[in-house]
This record gives sequence, C-alpha cells and structure tokens, in this order.
Amino acid sequence: PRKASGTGTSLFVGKVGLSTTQTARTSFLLKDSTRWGTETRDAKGQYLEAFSRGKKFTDKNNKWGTGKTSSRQSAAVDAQYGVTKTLDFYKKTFGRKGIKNNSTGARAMVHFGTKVGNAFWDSACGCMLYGDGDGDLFKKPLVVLDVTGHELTHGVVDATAALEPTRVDRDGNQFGEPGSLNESLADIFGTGMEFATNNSKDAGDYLVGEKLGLDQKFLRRLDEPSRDKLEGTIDYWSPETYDTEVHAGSGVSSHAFYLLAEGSGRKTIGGVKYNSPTSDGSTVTGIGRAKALAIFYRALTRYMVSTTDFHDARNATLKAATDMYGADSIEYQTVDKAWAGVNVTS
Ligand code: ASN
Ligand code: ZN
Repeated sequence: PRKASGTGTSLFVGKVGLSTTQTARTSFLLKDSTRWGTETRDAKGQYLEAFSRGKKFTDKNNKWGTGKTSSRQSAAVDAQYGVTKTLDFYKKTFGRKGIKNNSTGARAMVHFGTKVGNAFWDSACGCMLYGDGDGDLFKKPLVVLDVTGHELTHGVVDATAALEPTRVDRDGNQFGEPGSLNESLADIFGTGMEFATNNSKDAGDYLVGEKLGLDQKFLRRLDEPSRDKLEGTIDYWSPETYDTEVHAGSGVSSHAFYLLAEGSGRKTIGGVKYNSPTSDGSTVTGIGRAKALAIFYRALTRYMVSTTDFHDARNATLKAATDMYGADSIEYQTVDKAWAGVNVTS
C-alpha cells in the first residue's frame, strides 16, 4: 500500500483534497497514512459499534463522492475531511498527536443506523458514528465540520480530564456540571477547529451546527447560548445548574469562553452578528480566540478531572492563565471577568 492524493466531492464543503491509500493499480482505500491511518468506513445502516465490522470505502480512480447523498461515498468525504482537519487543528494548535496523543489515527463510520438524527463519539469503539439524519429535525447526514470537531473532542476529553455526568436517567439523558463542561469543551474546540480549517464553504463561527438546516439556524451558540430553544441552553450559572441536562448546561462555560475570546456586547465576525450579555451587566474586553483556546486547553489537560464543576473550571483556567501569562496579566484578569460574567465567582 502506498500514499496517494485523491479528491472528494462532499455534501457540505465542496471539493476537497484527500490523502488516501493505493492498494492496487486501480484500487484506493479511504485511509490517510499521513495522519496515522485515519480511516472512514460504512456502517451500512446498521447499528455497528465495532469499527472492524464497518465496510471499507474503496474506489477505482481515487475520486470520491458526488456531492449528493445518492452516493454513499459523499458523506464519507465530509467525515474523513472533518476528522483529518480536527487532527490537524489539535496538532498545529496544541502539539497534540491524535485524539489520545499517542500517534494513532482516528476512525469514523458513516450511515450509522436508520433515521439517526445524531452523531456520537463511541469510546468503546474508539470511533465517531454518524447518523444520516432522522428525516424530521435533522434532514441531512450529520457530517458537518463543527459536529465532527465536537464529537472528536469528546474523545480528547475522555483521554484527559474524563469529565463524567453526575446523573444519567433511564432514557440515557445526562445531567450535572462536569458533564455540561464536557459538552461545552466539545463546542469550544469544535468551533475552534472550524475557524482553523477556514473552509470557504463552512467558515469559522461561534455557532454549532449552523449547516444542519435547523429552523433556528444553529443547534447551539457560544455568544448568547439561551438563543437555542431546542435544548434550552442556559447563559448563566445558578445552583440548579448542578443537575441541569448537559447540553443545556453547556451554555455556562461556552458563554464564559466566548466572553474571554471576544468580549461582551455586539460584534460582527466573518459576517456573523453576535451579541453577548453578562449576568452582572459588566463589560468584558476579549483577549482573542487563540489565547482563549490555549488557556482552556491547558486547563483541560493539566487541571481538570472527572468531577470538575464550573467553579473548579474557573480555578483551572485561572491556573492555566497564571502559568502562561502570569497572575498579574490582562489575560488572567479577563479569565476572572469572563467567569464573573456568567455568574461564576470565587
Ligand atoms: N451528539 C451528542 C453529543 O455528543 C450525542 C450524545 O449525546 N452522546 O453530545
Ligand atoms: Zn456532545
């Protein structure tokens, strides 16, 4: 097998280059040897949770997908592109070598189950599973960039702080602050990856799932999380947050991250309008996305543990800011103000 350069026609990001594997004169495999063997397979509409049971994607001429769902390869192009761009983001931005930082590739399966309106990180499989949509709320395969960045970040969190929900109900819904922080980090680094990838058909923004065709135009958003009515995402910490559903609760730290990066009030970034409020009416001036991501990544990988709640997360990011910029720095002070802006104080 040797390294080959293919092209893909995706569902969401247009035409993209893909590094693939040539296995014979006219046979190629959707596996990237330049990124530790990162590979996407087909779950064939089954609820497969073992990657080894997925069907390999092969192609005769190394031109993958058609941009339409009638080709099974099209969703795989988006998935493989998003997964490889997520690995690139973690490597370039933080020096992280793969999801587990052990120089192994990431794996994904598309066409998971029937009418699945979701995508998952499956820690047992060690892979991403993508549904094709439920045909109702989610009309398309869930292979967009920020969803991929979100799900793979769950893999990074599993390999580092391993934040756990404090309660799971009989339907599998998860609750509590550490789990909410986990969802939030997935959105923070997922949007960070989308900005870093800088794809002209899916440019970076502080919205999550803006290409999924939802009526509210996004699934979640970091500037003013409560504009999400689907999951009822919250803007500010309160004592109830300790037992809030994790996607709803994610708003607290996602909002703190936005305030740290971009500041409070109105702002237009890449043509998208944001307006971020604070719980106490204070004004926050952001320190920029790159520094905010670096602080949150150091906090995640050095100071957060499985039970870290929002107040602990404040301390973790303050420690990270002290390490990187000093306790007298503007960066440290802005971390403090950003958390105060979401009602998390000492
Ligand atoms: N897409 C959801 C998430 O990553 C799937 C799940 O609830 N595990 O949060
Ligand atoms: Zn999640």
